[in-house]
Amino acid sequence: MKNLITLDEFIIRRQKDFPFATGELSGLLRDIGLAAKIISREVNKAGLADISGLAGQENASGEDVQKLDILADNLLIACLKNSGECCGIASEENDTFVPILGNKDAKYIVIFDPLDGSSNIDVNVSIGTIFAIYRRQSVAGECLLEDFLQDGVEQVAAGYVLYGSSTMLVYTTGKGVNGFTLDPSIGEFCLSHPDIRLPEKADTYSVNHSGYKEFEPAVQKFIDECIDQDFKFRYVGSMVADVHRTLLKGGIFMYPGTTKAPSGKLRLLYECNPLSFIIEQAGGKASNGSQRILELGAYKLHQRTPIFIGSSHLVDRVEALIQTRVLNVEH
Ligand code: FBP
Repeated sequence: MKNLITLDEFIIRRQKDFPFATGELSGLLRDIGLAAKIISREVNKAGLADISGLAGQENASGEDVQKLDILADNLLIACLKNSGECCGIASEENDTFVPILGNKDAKYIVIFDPLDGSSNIDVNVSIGTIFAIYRRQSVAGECLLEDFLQDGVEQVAAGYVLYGSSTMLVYTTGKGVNGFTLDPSIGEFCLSHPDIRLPEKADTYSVNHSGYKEFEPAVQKFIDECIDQDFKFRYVGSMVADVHRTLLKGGIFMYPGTTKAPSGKLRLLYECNPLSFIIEQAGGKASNGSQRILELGAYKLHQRTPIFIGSSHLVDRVEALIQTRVLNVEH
């Protein structure tokens, strides 16, 4: 039998990588693992329980909220409250940040998308949870907005959970990327994908093609080049699933701006920053077309950004085309 290393065991072992570690971050990662197991159980039986369908409310991004979005949001908040290591959270389903008063002197804040890919929930297509952990900026006491509006480079850990044919948790603390598969029979995430690196080969592109006419010419040219080079086209419509495939198989995932929505659709703090940290740690790149995603200033909780993420040479190519356009316009 393969040498089983559980997530909890792995977290403890890796704590040694950080000489001044106090175990708080490890505790937080373990509690996110617990929430992921419970959400996985609920997602897997959603069709049988009255937890699928709309919740009859909109979130801060003006999107219809699914009942499972709320359930996952509440489960994550409950587990993070228990941990005692988190002084506040921000999530896609909460207009503003939520201080955890019982842990007001805790060192960390967590930002998350409780269930990414909502449009796929009811049709049983892969969905996910995305999370980012930061050290607070404020000294102690109740956390403040400034604790959440930090640049992506300040993330101390980030990851996602993919609820697909199996449930996987993939995370980084800035020392590489590791993937764990949930074995429901023992209720444990077990190390299945150690030290993930994007493969050199990259022949897949992923974008919502129905937006093609609205994309800027430089992006249209890049997509045309992918087609001319016989790249495979793949698009699940759940960012976690599309980025997970890109991480394991190489290629590029894009959610460009359009004439109607120049900032695109995806949210910087709880979608783009955490997944960009993962992809960069695995040897890839993430850009908004001209700037590194992780260096984009955060100025509001639910701000959006265009994103081009995946194999470095493909991200470099789309940046170069956009840059050429910029130069042509200037002259
Ligand atoms: P939420 O479901 O968390 O709101 O996420 C947005 C999202 O579903 C991404 O997962 C996905 O990449 C994108 O929107 C799909 O958008 P579209 O339907 O426009 O292609």
